[in-house]
Amino acid sequence: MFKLKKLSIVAALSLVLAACGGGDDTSDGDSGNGEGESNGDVNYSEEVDYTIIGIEPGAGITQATNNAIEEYDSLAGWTQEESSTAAMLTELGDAIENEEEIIVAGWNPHFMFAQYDIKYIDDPKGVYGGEEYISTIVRNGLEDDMPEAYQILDNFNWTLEDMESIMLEAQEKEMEVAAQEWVDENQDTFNSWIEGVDSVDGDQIEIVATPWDSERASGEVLRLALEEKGYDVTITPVDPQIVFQAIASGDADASVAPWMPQTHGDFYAEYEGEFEDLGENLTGAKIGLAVPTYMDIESIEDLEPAE
Ligand code: PBE
Repeated sequence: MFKLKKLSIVAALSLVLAACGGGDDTSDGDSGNGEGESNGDVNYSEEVDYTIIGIEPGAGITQATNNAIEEYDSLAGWTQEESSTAAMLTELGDAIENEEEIIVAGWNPHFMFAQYDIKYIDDPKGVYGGEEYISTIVRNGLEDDMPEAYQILDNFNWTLEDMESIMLEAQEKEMEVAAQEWVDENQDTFNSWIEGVDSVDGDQIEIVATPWDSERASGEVLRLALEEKGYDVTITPVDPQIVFQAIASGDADASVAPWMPQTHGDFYAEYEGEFEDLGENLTGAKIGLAVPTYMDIESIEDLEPAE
C-alpha cells in the first residue's frame, strides 16, 4: 500500500513538474484567467461542483471538513470526496496542470505547499483550528515498566523543517533511508533524545502511528533512537482513533502521532485519563482547505451554497 502510495505521489509530482516546465503557458493562462475571472464571472463553487477533495475517511482533517460543511452557510449542500492522500495529490496535480479549479484538504508538515502553487483559504469560524502541535502520548504505567523508553519519548522533540526535509527526501528513497540520513546529519538533535539513557537488552516496544508520511517520518527517527538504546521496535500504522484506543487499552506503548489540539482533539477527549500525555514533540503544524493560487478566493465564506 505504501509502495503504491509513493508511486502515485511520484506520478503526481512529475505532472506538476511538467506543468511547471511549461512556465510560459502557465503565466499566459494565469493572466487570462486571473484577471477575467476575478471580475466575478467564474463561480468557483460551481466549477468545483460543490465538492471538496478530501483524504482518508479516518483522518482528523476529514472530520474537520465534515464539520465545516455543517457549520458554514457558504458550504451548505457541499460534498466531501473522501479517498486517499495519494488520490487527492493526483487530483491536485491534474487540476494544476490544466489550470482547473479545485479545493482540497491540505496540511503542514507536508511537501504539497513546496511542490504545488497552492494557498490556504481563511477559516473565520476556526473549524480547522489554528496552529497545531504534534504530541507524544504513552500508556499508563510505561514510566515504571520501561523507564529508558519513557525518557527517550519524553525527550523526543524536533522541528517542522526537520520533518518536512525527511518527507521531501522520502519521495525519492525509502522512508527508512531518508530517516537514517537525517539522523546522520542531525546528530546533536538525535543525541539530545538519548543522552544519559541506559541501554536495554532487546526489550520489545510497540509504537502506533498514523499512515501519513509525516508520521512515517517521525516513527522512523524514533525507531532509530530506541534501537540505539537496545529496543526491539515495532511500529503499526493505524487510524488516529485507534492510536488512542490502542494506548488506552495498553495494547500499544506509545505514539508520537497525535495532532492537537484540533485535528485529533475529539479522540483525545474520548480517551482522556486513560493515557499519559508527554506534551508536544513538534509545533507549527496546520490543517485547512487549500486551493491553487490562481483561484481568486480568500476565504471559505467566499464560496456559495449548492442549494
Ligand atoms: N493529517 C496528517 C492527519 C494527521 C497527520 C493532517 C492528514 C489527519 O488526521 O488529518
